[in-house]
Amino acid sequence: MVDLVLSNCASGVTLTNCDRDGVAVNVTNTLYMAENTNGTATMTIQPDWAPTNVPPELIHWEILNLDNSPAANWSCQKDAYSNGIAAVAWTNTGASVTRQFKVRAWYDCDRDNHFYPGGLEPARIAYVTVLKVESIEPDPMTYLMEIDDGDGDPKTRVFVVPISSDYPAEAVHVRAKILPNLTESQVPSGFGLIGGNGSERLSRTVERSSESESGKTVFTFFCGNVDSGLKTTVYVYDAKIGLYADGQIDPVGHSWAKIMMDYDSKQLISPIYQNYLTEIGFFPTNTAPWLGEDGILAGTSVPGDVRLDNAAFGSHFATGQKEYPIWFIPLRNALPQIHQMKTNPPDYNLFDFNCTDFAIMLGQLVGINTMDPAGISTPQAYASWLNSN
Ligand SMILES: [Ca+2]
Ligand SMILES: [Ca+2]
Repeated sequence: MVDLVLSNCASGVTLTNCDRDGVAVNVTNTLYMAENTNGTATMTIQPDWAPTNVPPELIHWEILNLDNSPAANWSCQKDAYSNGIAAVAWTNTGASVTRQFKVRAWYDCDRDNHFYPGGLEPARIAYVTVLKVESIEPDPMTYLMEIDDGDGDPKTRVFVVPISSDYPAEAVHVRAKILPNLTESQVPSGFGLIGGNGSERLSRTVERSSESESGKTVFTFFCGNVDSGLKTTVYVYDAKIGLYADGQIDPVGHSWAKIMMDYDSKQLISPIYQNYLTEIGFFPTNTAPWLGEDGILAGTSVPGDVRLDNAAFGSHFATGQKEYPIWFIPLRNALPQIHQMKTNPPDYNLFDFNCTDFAIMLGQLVGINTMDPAGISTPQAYASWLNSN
């Protein structure tokens, strides 16, 4: 191929082409790339010249500002080309703007000494638009909120929203806001959101209609193979409190609670407080006397004991129960208080603050009001209340 072209030049066949006023290049596409990345984007340039089979080693490219000065903050390089098609790589260290560049090309007609530019003007204009991803965030909706993810990085964000018992449940709509403000169809191929349901580049959804749809979904935005650096995580949480009472009289009744959360959302809770996402019950300490003047049955306050997991209910089983969905923020605020009561328990008083009062209070801590705790609260009354409300 090389020899063929050289012989053509030598024979003068291509001299007319070489001599013509400018070698045009066709730059057909606006090139997009991510903001402030060190990555590259490629642009394919088709030289519009004859002969068509100019060998690659004879082709030269030049990228300039419109005033012919070198393009500051940008660099380009010939990456690969053959048969007159060049891929130009651009490296962006600039801001989020649309830049115009001149792309011009020429080729050597004679390898021996005579550098014959096939025209330096006019050059075609290439548009390079730096695409900035401003945010990835869900549309506002009831009970959806952003929480501090604690990493000090504004590019990473966390939102929480509960599962919904509505039918149909409103899905979470997550959108990417970008500059320039392109429409869905204008966003170049290979650019767009990753994560969630759907194939649109600027918006995705997360379903939340059932317990099985609880969990986390991570959204990122890629500009070609460049990660925009933004990461938004949506947790659809399934948080509940179960309130239980064993209303049997013999030998003695008991009331307790259970706080539940799906596995992914649980990871948003400090490990020390995750211990309280379980059954929680309240008892007098084992050494407290039941009988006598100083005994529990006489209404004396004795040291209390908060017990977790199976110890929260022991051999009791619920004759009355009810589960309630709870919201993230009240739950997160309640857990340190529960931890405080576990490590420094309140006194137990059969008449004023017994296991049933404690279970009622746990509900209140996470925003659930059940039976009125005034007066002597019994497991029997609570079991009945939970079954009938
Ligand atoms: Ca963050
Ligand atoms: Ca009470």
